[in-house]
Amino acid sequence: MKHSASLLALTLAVAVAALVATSSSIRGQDQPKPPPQKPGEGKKKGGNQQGLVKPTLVDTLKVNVYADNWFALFINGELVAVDSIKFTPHNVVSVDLLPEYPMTIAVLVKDNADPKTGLEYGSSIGDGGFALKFSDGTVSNARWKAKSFFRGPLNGDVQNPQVEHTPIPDGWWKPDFDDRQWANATEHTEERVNPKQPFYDADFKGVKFIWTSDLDLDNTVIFRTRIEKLGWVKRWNTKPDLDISGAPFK
Ligand SMILES: [Ca+2]
Ligand SMILES: [Ca+2]
Repeated sequence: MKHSASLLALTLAVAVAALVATSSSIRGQDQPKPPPQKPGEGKKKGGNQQGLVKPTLVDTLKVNVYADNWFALFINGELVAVDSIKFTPHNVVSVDLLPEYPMTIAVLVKDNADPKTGLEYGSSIGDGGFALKFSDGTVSNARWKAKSFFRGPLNGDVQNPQVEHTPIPDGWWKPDFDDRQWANATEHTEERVNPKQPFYDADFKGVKFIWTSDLDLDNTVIFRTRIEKLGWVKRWNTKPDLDISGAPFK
């Protein structure tokens, strides 16, 4: 019994080996393995049109943003990132961005301040602070423009807090918005802004903390800058067909 069981096992092993050899030789000779498919390719007609060059993650930049306390970031007129945490803690937001140059960066930043008093936690004057870095080395600094649209409490008066709101101009996020009359941003020291651990965990090497000249009383600030990259050529020749400009209403 023992002998015939071994013989059966051996026969089976030889048969399986022969089958495997046959199937791999069929695959190898008659049906060459197709090249690995990239995600999204080959799903339907038109997915692989001749001459189309699509951007990939290799073309993207990583953006790190530190905002005390909240921001909405627009690149070339489009909203690309919003701080997901309104105030505490001093968080960092990191997103991927597909850059195109010349690039207009426009950011709305808000310190944690009550619109009616300019105060936080009832009776305190909070301070702001903003820093941004792209993985290609682009950083926030005093070359950026800055303008405040909400100031208070005026004169730092916490007993009788008064505030001043300036209407935010339409289209401030657009590339063609005229910011020539705006003052340059003021650079503030790291000690003064006093960022927390998330700032040190991310790459912010070379950044300057910016705000207006008044880190305490200016509470809603818009920054704008334009990045030229001479000689930059777009590697891809496709553009998005979808329209997100009407979100969230359509
Ligand atoms: Ca403040
Ligand atoms: Ca603050």
